[in-house]
Amino acid sequence: MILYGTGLSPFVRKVLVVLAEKGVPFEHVPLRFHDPDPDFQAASPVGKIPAIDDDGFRLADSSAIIHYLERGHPAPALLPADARDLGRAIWFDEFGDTELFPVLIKPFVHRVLRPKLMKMPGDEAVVEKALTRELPPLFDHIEAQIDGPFLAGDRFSLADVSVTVGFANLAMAGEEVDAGRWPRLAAYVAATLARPSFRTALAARRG
Ligand SMILES: N[C@@H](CCC(=O)N[C@@H](CS)C(=O)NCC(=O)O)C(=O)O
Repeated sequence: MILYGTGLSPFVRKVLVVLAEKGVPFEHVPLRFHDPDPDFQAASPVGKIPAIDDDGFRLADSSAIIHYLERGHPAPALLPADARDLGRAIWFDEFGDTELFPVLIKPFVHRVLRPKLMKMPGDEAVVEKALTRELPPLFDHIEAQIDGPFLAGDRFSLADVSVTVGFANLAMAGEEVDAGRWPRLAAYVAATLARPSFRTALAARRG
């Protein structure tokens, strides 16, 4: 299987973590989004990363890819069997992708991606607004949901993958969760990022 997308992307990291958890071998092509590579373009109709090519089966979107991997490589299960835990896992996948990611990524975009990789100016005002106004209510929500090591049920699941991946980019931008204000979230993120699968994913090629 080929996985397209730089290891800097939280969405690519979701798939990298799942591949590591399940021990699935793959070839990593760490290109950036909208790369003109025709094989990547064929796998990703809108040019976003990640995308895969599994022996001619092409698929884009981190969640679609993870559901595909879950059926082909069921152990360890990353989608809970219990109905309520499954519902929570799918909610947190959606929450991570569409609510948390767009804000959590702003410090990385304006302190790392734009100034260091794209040679464009970053905007510290955008970072400040994200850190002081936009992220706190999202962190409050997660803090209130944490009552153990995992977000959905009593095992590591897609919920933990999707909520945690972006915190690695926050760290790359020199920021971390304020443990005084969100103690459960800070401990949860640190423990999840320390999992072997996250360490493997964070060592993946970035370009
Ligand atoms: N829903 C997609 C989102 C993927 C996504 O937005 N990836 C970013 C990189 S982190 C991208 O390719 N952005 C390019 C764009 O938005 O045009 C997924 O879960 O894979």
